[in-house]
Amino acid sequence: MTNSNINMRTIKTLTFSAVTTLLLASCGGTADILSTPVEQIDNTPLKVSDLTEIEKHNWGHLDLAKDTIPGMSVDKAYAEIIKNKKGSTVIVAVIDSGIDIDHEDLDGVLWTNKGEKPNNGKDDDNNGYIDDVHGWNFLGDGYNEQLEFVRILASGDTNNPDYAKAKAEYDESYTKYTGYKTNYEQTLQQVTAANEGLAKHLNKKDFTKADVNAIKTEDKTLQQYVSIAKYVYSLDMDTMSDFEKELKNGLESITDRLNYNLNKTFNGRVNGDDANDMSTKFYGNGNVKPIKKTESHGTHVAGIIAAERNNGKGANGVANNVKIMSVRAVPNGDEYDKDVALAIRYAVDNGASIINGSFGKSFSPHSEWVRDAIAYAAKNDVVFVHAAGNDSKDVDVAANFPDDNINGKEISDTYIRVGALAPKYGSGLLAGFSNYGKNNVDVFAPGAKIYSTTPENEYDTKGGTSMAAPGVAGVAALIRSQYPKLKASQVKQIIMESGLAVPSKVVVGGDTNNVKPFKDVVKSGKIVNAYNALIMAAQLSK
Ligand SMILES: [Ca+2]
Ligand SMILES: [Ca+2]
Ligand SMILES: [Ca+2]
Ligand SMILES: [Ca+2]
Repeated sequence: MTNSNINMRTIKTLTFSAVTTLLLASCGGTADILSTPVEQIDNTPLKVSDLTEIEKHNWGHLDLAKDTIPGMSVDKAYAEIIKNKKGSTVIVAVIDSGIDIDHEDLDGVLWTNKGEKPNNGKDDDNNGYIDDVHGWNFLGDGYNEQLEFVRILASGDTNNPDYAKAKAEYDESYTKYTGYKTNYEQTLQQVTAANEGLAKHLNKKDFTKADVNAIKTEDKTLQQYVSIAKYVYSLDMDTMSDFEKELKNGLESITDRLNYNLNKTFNGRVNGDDANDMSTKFYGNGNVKPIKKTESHGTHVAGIIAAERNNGKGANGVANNVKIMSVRAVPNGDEYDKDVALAIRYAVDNGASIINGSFGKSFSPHSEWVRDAIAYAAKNDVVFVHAAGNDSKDVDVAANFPDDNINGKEISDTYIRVGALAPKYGSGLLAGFSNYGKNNVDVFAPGAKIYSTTPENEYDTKGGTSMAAPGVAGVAALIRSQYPKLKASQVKQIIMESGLAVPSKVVVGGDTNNVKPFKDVVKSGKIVNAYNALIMAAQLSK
């Protein structure tokens, strides 16, 4: 699965039993939901105000000291270190759902395979892949897929050591998503009614929080609408319509989950390849674009790394001298180990020096194929950045694939696993959805509410460890552009050691009862900092 949290966030933050109780029980009862633990733990909360509109579009690039926002000091790095120096060009492979290569803010930063003539049906550069001009698409026309534990069940192989675990996971997920579906449908209905009712009462569609707060009424229905709206604003939503949109997206995702991801008889593999046979390597096609506009994940990730900077359009990527290679291997559902392993090898063999992997899953039947590919990347001086996942879990306990170790013994010194930060420094620094792990998460970086490119020249805000990993891939690219002599393992070392140490305790996994010192949930104990990284890179490359 891609590790964007755009749909799942609704589920996590809403704790739907609470919401539906609130909504169904009409007014009142918001005290529990509105109370926040922040004041109880923070000694010195630096930033208590909300992000401004400008900050919302680039908070990941801001500076903790200057802006009191836990960004990566990218702006400061450009202003004080990089200035107009572009450095060497770095190829960054994005193994994801495909990229809109015609996007106005990405079309200038694409990798092009110079040895390959487009659309002639020939493998001009003899790398085995026909017409791979901007990358490769291992999925072919594939889009929806089962989850890996559903595949294990569907195989009917009860001797599979993972079978019982897969069955338990399936039963739990199926019940959960069936429940979500009902809750989302009911909540959407009520939020829509409240939105329409308030718009009618206020006689405007774009009413604000202040408009709602000013309403004084004895009308029971209207009181209920006001209560619903206040709840929605408490979720950090700007408007009721935004929330309605989020619920609709969430409902679509839940329906897909039930119809495809959790459907034991669904077969999404339409590329003609046997995912359990590693002897065939050349399948799929050269179309690296998303199949549907809604398949926006890879485009968003690519923009975080490399969206054209300061061109007066959309977003700014972290790095300024990158060529993005699109390797489409991540469907809406669980990616196949074989596709991932071959995608990594394709990236390495075709010149990438950094790979971003914003995907992951909890079962991996051929994890050794992927681990071998990760070791191959390390051996060939390639950095592999992996998103830690959005299950609010400790990945030292609950496995998340692809990983870089067998029983704690690492097979790569260039693999960096990244957790996601929220925009506010203090106890709420960790995004509630983010996985964590003292041994298996290396660093944290901005991941919640990140603004970037989406297909067809559009832009959107998405959250997830999926958004944190490409920020770090961007920092790695900056380091390799400016200091090309550094090895991939040194780039990892720099990113790990040069970040800002967080001395305070944080809420972990979004659970306010689970508060731990930051250093106990991440290997480096640090949040990534581009400015410091470049200073350390300069020292190390001497
Ligand atoms: Ca080729
Ligand atoms: Ca060709
Ligand atoms: Ca731009
Ligand atoms: Ca590791």
